Amino acid sequence: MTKDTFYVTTPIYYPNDKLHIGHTYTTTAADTVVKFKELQGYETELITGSDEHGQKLQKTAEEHGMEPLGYIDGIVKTFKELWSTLEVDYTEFVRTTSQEHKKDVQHIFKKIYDKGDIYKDKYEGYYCTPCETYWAERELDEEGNCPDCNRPVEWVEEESYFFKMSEYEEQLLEFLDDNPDFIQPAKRRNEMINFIEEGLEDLCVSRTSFDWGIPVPIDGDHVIYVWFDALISYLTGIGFRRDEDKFGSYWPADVHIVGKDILRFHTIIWPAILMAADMELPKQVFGHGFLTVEGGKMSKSKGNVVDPTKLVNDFGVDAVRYYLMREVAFGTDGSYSTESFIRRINSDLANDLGNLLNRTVAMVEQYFDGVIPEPRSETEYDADLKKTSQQELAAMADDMENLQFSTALEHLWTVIRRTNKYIDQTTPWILAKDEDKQDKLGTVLYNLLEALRITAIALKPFLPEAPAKIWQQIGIKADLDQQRWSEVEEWGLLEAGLEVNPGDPIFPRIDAEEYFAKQAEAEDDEKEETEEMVEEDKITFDDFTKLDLRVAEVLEAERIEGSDKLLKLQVALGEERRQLVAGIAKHYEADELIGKKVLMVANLEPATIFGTESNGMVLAASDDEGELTLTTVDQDIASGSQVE
Ligand code: ME8
Repeated sequence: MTKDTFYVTTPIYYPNDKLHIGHTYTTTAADTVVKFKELQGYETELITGSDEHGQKLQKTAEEHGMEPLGYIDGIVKTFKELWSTLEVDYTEFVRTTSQEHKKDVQHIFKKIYDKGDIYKDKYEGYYCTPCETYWAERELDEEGNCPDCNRPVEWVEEESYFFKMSEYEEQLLEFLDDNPDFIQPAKRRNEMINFIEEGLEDLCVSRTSFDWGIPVPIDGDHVIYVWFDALISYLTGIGFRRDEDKFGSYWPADVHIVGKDILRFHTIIWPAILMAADMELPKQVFGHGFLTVEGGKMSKSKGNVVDPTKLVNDFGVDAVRYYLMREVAFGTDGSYSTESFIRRINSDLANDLGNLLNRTVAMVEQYFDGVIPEPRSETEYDADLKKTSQQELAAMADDMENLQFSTALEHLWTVIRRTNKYIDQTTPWILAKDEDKQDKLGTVLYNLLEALRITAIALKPFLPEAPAKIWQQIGIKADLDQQRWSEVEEWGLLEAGLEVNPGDPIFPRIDAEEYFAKQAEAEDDEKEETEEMVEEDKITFDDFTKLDLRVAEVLEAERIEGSDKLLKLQVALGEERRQLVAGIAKHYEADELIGKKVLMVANLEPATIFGTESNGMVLAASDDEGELTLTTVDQDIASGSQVE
């Protein structure tokens, strides 16, 4: 018998910086779908990872004076910490530098090459390094920049291998025609179809101007284009070529969840690669919208990057995940603001849900000594509560099928609000005063708890913490993790006779004014601290004497291959010879350095920079404009002389 499985992927992220709330959006959505499918009884896989090759990463690592892998390891650690903070339960984290992945990529490359769909030629055209994308001149924006990120592109001329993507044009159009739901949301489908109809060019799938990538299996001078490499992580993550059973039960993927900016890679390039490799295509690709901050793109230079870890620290993981899935319709762009965040959490989580739980449990405690009563005698409002609940939850499941998280939650909140209204309609505090109405009162409280039982289960895919707290306060003994969607669909499963456990409010109201005042205060404190640190940033004479500063004479200098910034120098310190790496290639030609006497720190710990050992550091002065000049001596003096 085949298992009911569901396989979801998130993009694998570039480890060149910390992840912001926009990245968190994709992964939270993917984790929510997977948890919902688990609730429905599916066996699931969720993969994420890091996209570790390419020119951009090589450059970034170099700018940090580090080897690519050493640099990437540090960032990957922060990715994993973030997913754990957000309680994202991925089943596999694929690193594209892993041996398995490299072999998978080479295998697919070779397979397509052997078939005759990869050939060698010369690439002449534009390349956007930040986006790792090739562009034709006609595709550039008005200023001649990258049409996606609007940053300058580079003119590239290099020998490359090409994938015959143009030959898959018809097959792709046919596939899209036969699978109208493949690209979601539907409005993006036409964009992709138009793109193909304009004519596909063959895709450059190897690079020679740098070496940080997976070697082309048939030609060691080339590394594989980073997107060809990255997409294959979706296969590596489920045991491609290593675990046939697993791979067989999860491939083709049920859905690749990606941002709209990388839809073309997933709905044109990826299907064409799979077609060429004679493999099945994924069932769906969903391109969600972008999160902006107050309407503008998040960027370091604007200083408006929203840090998801800070948000979780300030407001809790439930609040962050709820906001992300509720505030913006999945598929459209949305704007983040802390004001809207606080408003949403206060109204939905603190007021509607938190208060419902508090009031209900307190009434059971007050009127029935904390014991859940039997529902004995109906009130006129019960049927409507049940009906609303069942209808709305069915609609919620339909929305989840289409990844419409926001409206799915809206349906659940219709149940929660209907339940609050049920309290106002049945007025338990009045029933409580009448001896003859105790059965009715019991029914009302039972139904309130029942609505909360159902809510706790339905919320599990969205909120990692609150459902267990609700469960605990209602006093249900059964394991929440064992509950399935069928237990949401059925009304009346709550066991009477159990004891409730009143507890603290699960979502205390956030005082926006107080929050912003505290933030401002913290910012002021931080500023003061930095100012103090700057003042205290003086060193003692002893500290200074620890530095071994010397005059060094440059004997040899050469560029380090693959780097446009670094020079390898051989210097003399008197009799002693040293090798150093200096980041000055943009300011000095190697030849003009020979014979120069420069100042250097001679007792710096040795380091390997770009594969080259460096024993010391030359000193240079640089200004805000990026100009740089080496520090030399005013008059000739023997190399090796101490600088005091
Ligand atoms: O593209 N709002 O990686 P990446 C919403 N390595 N989503 C956003 C966003 C925002 N403000 N900013 C970024 C890559 N994203 C490739 C993927 S997959 C085989 C290779 C989303 O780190 C973006 O749309 O640049 C993308 O889906 C994801 O973050 C990763 O971006």
